[in-house]
This record gives sequence, C-alpha cells and structure tokens, in this order.
Amino acid sequence: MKTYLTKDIRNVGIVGHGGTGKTQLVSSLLFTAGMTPRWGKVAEGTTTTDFDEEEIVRKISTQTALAHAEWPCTLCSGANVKINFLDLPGYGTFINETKASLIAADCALIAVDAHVGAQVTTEKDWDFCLEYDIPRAFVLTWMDRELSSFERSMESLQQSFGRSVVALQLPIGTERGFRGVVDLVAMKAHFYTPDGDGKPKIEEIPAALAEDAKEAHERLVEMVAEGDDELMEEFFREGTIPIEDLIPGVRKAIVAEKIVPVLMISAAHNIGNGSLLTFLADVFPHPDEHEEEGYTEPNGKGNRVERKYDDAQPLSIFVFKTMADPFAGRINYFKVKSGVLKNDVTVTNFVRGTQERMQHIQIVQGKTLTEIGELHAGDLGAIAKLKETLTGDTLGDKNAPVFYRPAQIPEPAITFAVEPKTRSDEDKIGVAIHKILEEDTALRFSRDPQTKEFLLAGSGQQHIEVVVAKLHKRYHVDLTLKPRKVPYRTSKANTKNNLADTASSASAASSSNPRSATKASNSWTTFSAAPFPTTGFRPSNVAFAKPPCAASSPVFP
Ligand SMILES: Nc1nc2c(ncn2[C@@H]2O[C@H](COP(=O)(O)OP(=O)(O)OP(=O)(O)O)[C@@H](O)[C@H]2O)c(=O)[nH]1
Ligand SMILES: [Mg+2]
Repeated sequence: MKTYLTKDIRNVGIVGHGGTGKTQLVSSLLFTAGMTPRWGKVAEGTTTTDFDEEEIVRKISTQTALAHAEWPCTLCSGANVKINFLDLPGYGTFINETKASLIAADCALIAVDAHVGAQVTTEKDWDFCLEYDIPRAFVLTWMDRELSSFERSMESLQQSFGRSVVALQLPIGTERGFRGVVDLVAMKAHFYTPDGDGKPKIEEIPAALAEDAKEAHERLVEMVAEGDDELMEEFFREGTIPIEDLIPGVRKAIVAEKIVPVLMISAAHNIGNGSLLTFLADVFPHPDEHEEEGYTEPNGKGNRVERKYDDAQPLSIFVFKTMADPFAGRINYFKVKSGVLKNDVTVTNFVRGTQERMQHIQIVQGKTLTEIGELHAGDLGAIAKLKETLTGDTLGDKNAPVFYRPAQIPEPAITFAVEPKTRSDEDKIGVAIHKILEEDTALRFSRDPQTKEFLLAGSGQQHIEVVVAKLHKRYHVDLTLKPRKVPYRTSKANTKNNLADTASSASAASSSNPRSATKASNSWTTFSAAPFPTTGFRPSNVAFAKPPCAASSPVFP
C-alpha cells in the first residue's frame, strides 16, 4: 500500500452501544472498498476486526481492532484517501478499552440501533468525544430491521444531544424495504442492491420523497449557515446555498462541532455503505484539524509543548494500545503525532528513558500486519517486539522530548479471587497474567496479603471471564473464579495492622501492574469493601457491586 500524507488520512473511531453493528459495519465498509475479497460476517465469525478467539465465540468485541480502507475523496479531485477505522467494543464491561483507544481518533462515528435510539453507551461515547474534543456523526444501523424508525431515532438523538443533531440523509424505503438513502447535500437518491457490492446507483430523488427531502435539505442549509456570516448572506440573497458552497460549509460545520450529522445503513445487507465511505472521505477531518496537546512532563503535567501533525516537525509517536500476541509477542499500536516515521529509526521512549529501534513498522488490517517503509504525521501503525514500550508511552526524537497524555481510565469496579486449578497452573500464572496486564489497562492483579488469594479486578464480570478464557486459550493456564474473601476485622486494636495491610496490598497491586511507573499512587486494592461477582456466588450479607454500565431500556419500544 502507498503511504498517505496527513491531509489524506482520516482516523475514525467506531463507537456505540453493544451490538449496534459496529464490527459488521467495518466489515461491510472494507468489502465495499475492495479491501477484503470476502464479505466478513459476525454471525460466521469471519469479520476482519473481531479476530480474537473469544470475540468469535461470544460474537461481541472485547478489544480494540484496527483496519483501513482506501476511498476516493470528491473534494480532493477524486484522489484516494486512507480511512483508518478503530473498531471499539460497545458492551459496558469493555468501555474502558473503548475510551483508552478512542484517544487515537480524530473523529468518531457513533452507531445507533434504529430500532432503539440513544442508549447508555451512546451517551458515554458522546462524553468521550467531548473529552477528546473530536467531531462526530451518528450512523443509524439495523435500518432493515422490523420497527426500525428514522423519525423516532432522530427524535431520540435530538432529545439526548440537542438541536445540533441534523439529518444528512433520508431513508429510501423502510424496514425490509430499505433500499438506499437520499443525500440531502447534493439532493440525489442513492439506490443499493441488497447484499450487493455496497456501491450506490445515483439517480434523481423519487417523487414520493421530494417534499420531505426539500424540507430536510432546508433545515440542513439553515443549520450550516447559522454562525457563518458569508453563508448566511448567500442564503438570504439566494434563498439557498449552491452545492459547491454547501459541501465545504457542511464540512466546516462538522469539523467545528457545530452540527452532528445523522447517516444510515444496513450493514447486514450492505446498503448505504458507499455513501458513508464518501462522507468519511469528503467531510470528516484529517489529523491536522485536531489540535495536539504535548507536555514537558508525563501525564499532562508541566508546560505545554507546541506540536502539530506536521511532517516537518520532530518525530513523536504515541502508543495507544499494546496487544499480547501469543506468537508474535508484544505488538504496539501507535499514532505518529508529528514528523515522519521511517522504518528502522531509533527513538527514545521518553516515559521509560530507554531507546527503541522501530524495526519493521507495519499497517494493520485486523490481525494482518503488513510492513511499510514510512508513516506520515497522523497515520496509525503497529510494531512488534519493542523492548519496554507499553500503552500510554510517548517515543520520539531524543532532541525534542514531549509527552502526550494517556487516556484516564477509572479504577476497577469488581474483584474476583482466582484459584489455579493445578500446581502447574500456579507456576505459570505469573508470566501469563503479566502478558494480559500489558494489553489490558483496565485489569489489575495482586495477591491479598491476608487471605493469600490471587485477585483479579476489572470492569465487570464479563471482563474477568474473558480474561480467564484468554489465559486458558493463549497460555494454557486454568483458573477457577471465586468470590473474594473479605478479611474480617474485629477491634480497634487491629486498626494499625489494617492500615499496614492496606498499604502492603497497595504496593503488591502496583508491583503487578506493568504501568506501575505512572500509576502506583492509584492502587485499586485500597477499596476494601470488596465487590462481588454479579451472579452465582453472591453472599447475602455483602453489598453487591453492579457492573458499571448496564444496558438501558430502549428509549422507545
Ligand atoms: N439485520 C441486521 N443485522 C445487523 C446489522 N448490523 C449488525 N447486525 C447484526 O448484529 C449483530 C451484532 O453485530 P456486531 O457488528 O458484532 O455489533 P457490535 O456493535 O460490533 O457489537 P460490540 O462490538 O460487541 O458492541 C450481528 O449478528 C450482526 O450480524 C444490520 O444493519 N442489520
Ligand atoms: Mg464489535
């Protein structure tokens, strides 16, 4: 694959509530763009981005996956741009993974089930976008589903997120009869063949939709013109904005986060995907439109360091995700924050004070890594076998140090005791868990100094179950999950000892965490009101800790 310049790169985080169809969407977009010869399906376990064994078995995403597509940008004289997708988990128990990786995106597509409307995770994802200050769009998924509704979805989204939410498309057909979309910018109809190649046949808007389309177009024009004096003047003078001014106007309004457009698809039947790719290529921002924040000290401390997504600036790289591959070893996903990263260059890890050689830099398509000669500012890549580098580290030119702030992930919400099944499992648990901890920033492992139990703490029961299954499948370590024993503390006389215990368990926890250099003060073991698993063995006399983000009931039935 050729290398792409900053202005021709789009880094799109795909977020949304669990099961809204994000992974199927990415798979359909890749197929539509001709990046995969086969159309991967979640149901068949053949998508590009749910490649982990656990994801295939459970049919849910449990970790960040990267993919990319090339697609023509009509605003760039039809030349291809590279769209990097970050397919992120939607279930509440994996939301920390989503937050940690969304930091690498410059814009987000929030998937919303057109049958349900806004849900708990939709709101959380919206908040993450605000925290990272990235423009966003909604994509209504499952448009082919019975009782799906464009109108009710719009109502729900506007109710939750305000009047900046505006339709960029209208559906052609409903439920099983969903056949395409009306493009409200160019005022054309895009017809699709169900289960076809995902590319639209562009025609005039059918007469039955003409009136609705005119109304929706006017609303869009008004929203775009609002706050833009030049466009507003043109709007009053002409009564509308001509398309050659409207497309850049829509782009400007989205990038400035003045409007949040709504598009729609059926990922399962490949309807609407070509139009969505064109939207991402034409309208979503490139990395340099997203302000960069560098600091003189780790964790966003010290003074600001001026950096831009610019090839001419000194090289800096931010690692947003570490994967533990049982065969390839440690793989780090990174974003080039400034400068050009050339294969084989030696860089400094500013957080750990070590040197790393960037040998065999790669681009990522799910589990397939392909070597590439160089990556420009703003692009995403991967590299295997760095010696010490982990999630959250900044690397770069030793003469121009900078630190980028890692994602702020909350401490675990639930703790289990785990018991190795055999002596051999006990011997192997340390090495295996260390590898999992490297890739999972929301997980903690320690040994309770009082009860001598091994403890695993994470975001929810499903999170811990997936970790236990990974330990079994990847490293052949078998563990039994149990409720954690709560140390029984009797009298005031014990207070001194208890404090000492808490301190020692805190240090045990931090030493088990490969990121302890930066996180020691936040040790999770300091919460002593031990939460218990959500099902199975909940003792009646202990407070029950709910998973952090239970599924909400639909906004409309
Ligand atoms: N009919 C229909 N089914 C869909 C559509 N999109 C996704 N699905 C199905 O919905 C199920 C969940 O899809 P995924 O793509 O795994 O959903 P997800 O949002 O990635 O799920 P998580 O990553 O676990 O949050 C799968 O069985 C898909 O085939 C759609 O547009 N129409
Ligand atoms: Mg998924």
